[in-house]
Amino acid sequence: MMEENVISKAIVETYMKEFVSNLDVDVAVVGAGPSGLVCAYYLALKGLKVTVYERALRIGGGMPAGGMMFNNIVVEEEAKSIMDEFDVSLKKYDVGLYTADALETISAFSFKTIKKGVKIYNLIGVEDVVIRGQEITGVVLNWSAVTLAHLHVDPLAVKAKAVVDATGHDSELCRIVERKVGGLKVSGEKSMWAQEGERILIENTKEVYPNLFVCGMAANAIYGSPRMGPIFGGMLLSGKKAASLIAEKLNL
Ligand code: 48F
Repeated sequence: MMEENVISKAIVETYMKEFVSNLDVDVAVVGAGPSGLVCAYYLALKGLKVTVYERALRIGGGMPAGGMMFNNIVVEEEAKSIMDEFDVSLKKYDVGLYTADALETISAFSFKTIKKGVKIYNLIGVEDVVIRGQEITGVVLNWSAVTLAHLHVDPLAVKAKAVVDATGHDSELCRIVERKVGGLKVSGEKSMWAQEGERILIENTKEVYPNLFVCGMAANAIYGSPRMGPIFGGMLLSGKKAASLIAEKLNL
């Protein structure tokens, strides 16, 4: 019997059970754009318990729109091995440059990341961090709908050994730390310079506050480095680097 209340119970019960088991994780990644998804995937490969929080309905961040709604993305040779790891088809375009279908890329990233055991929570935003002394020990969550409706609803918190700011151009998490905790300065991203932005992004990918790591465009925004437009190799390499820095810190 396909009773409606049984369907509802199936959804709510399984979601809640998993949600409760994810209130204490190894790594909480904030933002399901390219850098956050790649970071989560490589962390899961190391056997870590990882959750991703994405406030939008759909995941992928800036990917689905490609460049100005032409929904292809460009990836450099240096990041080809990451695209290969996710089985994304690449078309060689020029020396050292490939194109990929943006939607295929998002599908492959999300499919393999979830299959590796990462739970991605869409429609949930991170509005704060949990702090103990000089360390970040978790994230503070709320439903996106609550924030959009400007409702006064107190949030819930998740404990994490490491937190990743993969929130893109606004480096939201780092700005929260700058504003509420101190000890961190966000300069804001600079105008477009693709090659330099891609190069320096890898350098900018680091632990910026005890237990807070930054990857993707958020990393360039902190250090006042250039944006780069719809070229994505740097985002992927940055996500992978953040994962390896975290694994190193957690002694894996
Ligand atoms: O912006 P986004 O794709 O970040 P990224 O991984 O990649 C940047 C590229 O897309 C592109 C680029 C390429 O060169 O410059 O712009 O650095 O994805 C960030 C995701 O984080 C979500 C947001 O909705 C987006 O999907 N996000 C932002 N703030 C929060 C958040 C928050 N406070 N809580 C949850 N999700």
